[in-house]
Amino acid sequence: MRTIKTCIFDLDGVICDTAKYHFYAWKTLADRLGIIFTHKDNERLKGVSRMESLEILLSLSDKIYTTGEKLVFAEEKNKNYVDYITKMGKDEVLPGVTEFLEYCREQGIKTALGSVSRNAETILKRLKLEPYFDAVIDGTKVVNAKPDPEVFLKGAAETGAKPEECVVFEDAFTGIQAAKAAGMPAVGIGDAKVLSNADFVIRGFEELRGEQLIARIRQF
Ligand code: B16
Ligand code: MG
Repeated sequence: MRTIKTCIFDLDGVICDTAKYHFYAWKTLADRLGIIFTHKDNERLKGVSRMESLEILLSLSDKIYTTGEKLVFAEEKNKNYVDYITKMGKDEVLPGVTEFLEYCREQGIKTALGSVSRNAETILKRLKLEPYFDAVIDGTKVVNAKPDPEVFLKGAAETGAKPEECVVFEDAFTGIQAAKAAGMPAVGIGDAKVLSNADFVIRGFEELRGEQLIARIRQF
């Protein structure tokens, strides 16, 4: 039976649906640059850092841009994204998330945020979820984006758990790769076909009660 000391949560796509705001903000930039950018293209940006996301977007164009221009584009996209997230409210926490965080608290299971977003603190504040986390590891604290395990290993260290005593909740294939590289089991949130590398996949936290979810994780 597995011991679970810490639950580590990705932010975008697990706690809230900020992927849509990332899409709107990237799409505005893409339109201005004359690049065709679809929802399918946006899937490739999930869990990827801001500059890596920009590189993926620009690879859809034949034009070559300087480093200076790229920094301006990233800044422009982020300003647009921040306009969306500063309007977010508690109602945007995905179903079942707050209940599961409360369940972890009751059971003495530590909780950590493991996101590569540099806007994670702003989002947690808007969602009023800051008090639910023992540790917040975000893009301002890590050098390497997922699939590197750094963000999750820091979450384990800050909550005093060994990697094998943690479980990661992730909505991105690259995020699950990061969890595996950290030596942690991973629960996929979303589509089982896309998240084929997860230990098991649920559609969302409303699907199971806290004790059912933890009991299932303890078995693998
Ligand atoms: P920012 P996560 C990731 O967050 C997003 O999935 C990804 O799409 C985004 O590019 C990245 O954060 C950086 O975000 O531009 O706000 O620093 O999934 O690790 O919570
Ligand atoms: Mg995510």
